Amino acid sequence: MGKSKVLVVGGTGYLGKRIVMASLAQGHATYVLRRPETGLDIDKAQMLLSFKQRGARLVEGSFSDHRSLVDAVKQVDVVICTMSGVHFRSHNLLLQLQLVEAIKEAGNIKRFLPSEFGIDPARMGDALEPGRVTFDEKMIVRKAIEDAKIPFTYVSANCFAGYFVGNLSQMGTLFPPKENVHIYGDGHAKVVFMDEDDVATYTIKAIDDPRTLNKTLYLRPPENILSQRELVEKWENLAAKNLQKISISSDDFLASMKGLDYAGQVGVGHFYHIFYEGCLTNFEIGEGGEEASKLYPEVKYTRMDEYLKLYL
Ligand code: NDP
Ligand code: GO6
Repeated sequence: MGKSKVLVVGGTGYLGKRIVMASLAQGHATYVLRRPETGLDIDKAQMLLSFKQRGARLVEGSFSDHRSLVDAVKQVDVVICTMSGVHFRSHNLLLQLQLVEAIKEAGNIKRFLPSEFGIDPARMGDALEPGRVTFDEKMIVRKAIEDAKIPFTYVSANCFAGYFVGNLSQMGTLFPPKENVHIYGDGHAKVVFMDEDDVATYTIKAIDDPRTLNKTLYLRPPENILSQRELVEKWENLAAKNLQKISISSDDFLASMKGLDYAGQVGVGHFYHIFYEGCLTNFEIGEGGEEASKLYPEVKYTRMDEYLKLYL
């Protein structure tokens, strides 16, 4: 069996561009959906052209033209959707359902990976408002996929390092704090941190793998399972300095939702489940799941002390 042809929907986004690059690097014929222009987005245009230069094929298609989506999907074997999560919320649900409809009609897709890449939504039935919208919508997309009998892999990618590591998991910033660091509760809940390029590498590894068919792929490489305190300690060792730790009670943390914009409120809910409840690691991966670093031991995933060096 040859390598599958891959279509990336959302290919110019934060994760999508890494998925495109990983697909090319692993030798897949790679197609990237090019949506109609809505203005002079020169960075998006240049990125699409750089993909083309590296061998990707740009496929024109629009969510307002069902036929164009079906035609795009018909050219490939695998579809990976990396459409935005919280930034344009219920819109994302409708668009992903349209994509599922197109895949169903095309009838040729051997694997579909919807835009998940975070906390496993199937475990978040009791999540807090308003953050739970993320999980509820991902579950609606799952149901549509499974009802249509489309072969799938769900990727639970845990915490992207760009949002959770460089800032020592401080909300509202992307670089490390200089003096004080807020510690969530006792700071001992185990979290999983992932370099985004590794998320993409594991994702592409999974698409032709029968072991991940109709399963959830959890990215949980052992050396990247760390508590917030362990993460902070790695930074303190690298930077050769100590930060003052300020512990935040769960009540105070939840109260901080007031006054934040919608995305901030969603974020507080997510951080709460991750850092106070330990939702990324408080379960064993059972039937219906596989762990990526076990399936693909050849991948040399980035450790977080290595990752943090960039911030020195
Ligand atoms: P981005 O916000 O970077 O957006 C990705 C793509 O969404 C864009 O490039 C664009 O596609 C598409 N898009 C945006 N608006 C529209 C629209 N109105 N109509 C059609 N397409 C649109 O997404 P991320 O890479 O941040 O998120 C991808 C996935 O990863 C999400 O499911 C998110 O929940 C998850 N995530 C997980 C994180 C973690 O820590 N685990 C962190 C961040 C995200 P195009 O390229 O075609 O223009
Ligand atoms: C990332 C964020 C960082 C929010 C997930 C607010 C879905 C997931 C780990 O878009 O809301 O400061 O699982 O002030 O399943 C955002 C979201 C993180 C980034 C979480 C995410 C993670 C989405 C912030 C902030 C750094």
